[in-house]
Amino acid sequence: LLDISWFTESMRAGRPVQILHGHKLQEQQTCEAEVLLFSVPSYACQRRTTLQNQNAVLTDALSLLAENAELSDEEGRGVAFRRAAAVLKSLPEPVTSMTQLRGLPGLGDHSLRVIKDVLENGASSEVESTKRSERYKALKVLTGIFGVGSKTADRWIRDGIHDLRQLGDSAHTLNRAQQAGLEHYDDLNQPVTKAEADAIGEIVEAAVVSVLPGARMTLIGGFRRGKQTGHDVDFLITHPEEGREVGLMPKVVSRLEAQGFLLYQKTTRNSYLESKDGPGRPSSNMDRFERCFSIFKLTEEERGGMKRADTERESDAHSHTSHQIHTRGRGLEAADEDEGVAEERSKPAGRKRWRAVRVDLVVSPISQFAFALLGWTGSKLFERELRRWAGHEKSMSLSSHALYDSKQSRYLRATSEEEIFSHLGLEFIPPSERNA
Ligand code: DCT
Ligand code: MG
Repeated sequence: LLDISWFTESMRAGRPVQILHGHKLQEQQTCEAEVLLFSVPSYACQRRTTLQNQNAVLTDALSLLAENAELSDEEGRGVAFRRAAAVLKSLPEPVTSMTQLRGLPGLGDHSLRVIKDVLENGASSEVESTKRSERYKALKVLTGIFGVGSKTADRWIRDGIHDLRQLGDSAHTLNRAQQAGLEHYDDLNQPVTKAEADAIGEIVEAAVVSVLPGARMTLIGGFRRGKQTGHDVDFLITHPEEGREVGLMPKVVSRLEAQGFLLYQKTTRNSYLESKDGPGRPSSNMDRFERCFSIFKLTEEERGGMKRADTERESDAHSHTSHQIHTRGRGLEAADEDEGVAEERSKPAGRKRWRAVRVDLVVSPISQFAFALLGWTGSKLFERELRRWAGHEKSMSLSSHALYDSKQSRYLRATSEEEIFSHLGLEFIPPSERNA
């Protein structure tokens, strides 16, 4: 590779570039090992990103800084770190030298400094000091409560609240979501397994079909991308006849509630009307479907085939990670009392026979289904990049409801994800390769 600017320019323009594996760069004559150079297009939605991340040490470091920025309401900085991490996730081999990063998109000075630190010293000093900082630790613990975002956590921290005990001792009133979040804190901070997601899927699907025969339900979010664990379970529900889905959510929720499956739920109405406000208008593309945020009660009987995950959790019970963060020097029982679960644990049986799981339900009319499916499969960065590509490269506006072509001043219809990629002039990327 002789001309790095030609290489960079070619990548930006999306032209194919032949990469010479193991080619030795002239300025690296003293370097003993030969370097492998990577070719990466600049938008994550142009890349195939599987779960086989070859650069986890580097991406973990960048993701932690992204998280810290997001928790501090510095969205721009958060996105920059997420983009940098996503580029490294898409590489087929581990990065071993800074030279290999030349010409790669999305790597700003700050991210490069972090990567250099990790490559040279085995860890990033900025990441290590962030992890140790009281503010980061407090933000993590407090936003670990369902219903608590970075703004609320920040307000509490300024009032001197850094952990759950201090929160409990304070005069702060919690809303209904936060009360439920606190009550099920440990469960909700425990990853959900694929087996648990499938077990919940069966229950929810049965409820959906019983209140509306012919309705269909699809697993979305991280599990659709092939992840084995997640922080919640996301489902998309529709009916093949347009309009039949109207009013479905309250019926599904009532049914699940009557069956005793819901520990908490909050339903929001669909407010999307294409004619009134086009897809370019919504301040957020996430909040216009009929949607239900819930905490699901998954009992052992329903969990059936999940004994293994259960055993692992039990053997893990004494390490109790979420408690360790905020109960230094206190006994487990004392900590449990904070969350009101001591009673459950002190029963003769020894442990509770169910766990709480965050479950999100979304209902979409069939005409918007492909857009909803694409928009809710993620990853978050992949979605963000799809929208950026649509806007910047195609003068189109993509949401989870529709695709609007500004040049033609019309909506582009689609009944499959493949069609949407094709409208956008992108090669189809299957869900398992959207893990940017
Ligand atoms: N989503 C998005 N933008 C957001 C939030 C969500 O595009 N700000 C989309 C992409 C993923 C999907 O919604 C579900 O969201 P999460 O459950 O938060 O993401 P996930 O990928 O399923 O992650 P996890 O496996 O941890 O649940
Ligand atoms: Mg999810």
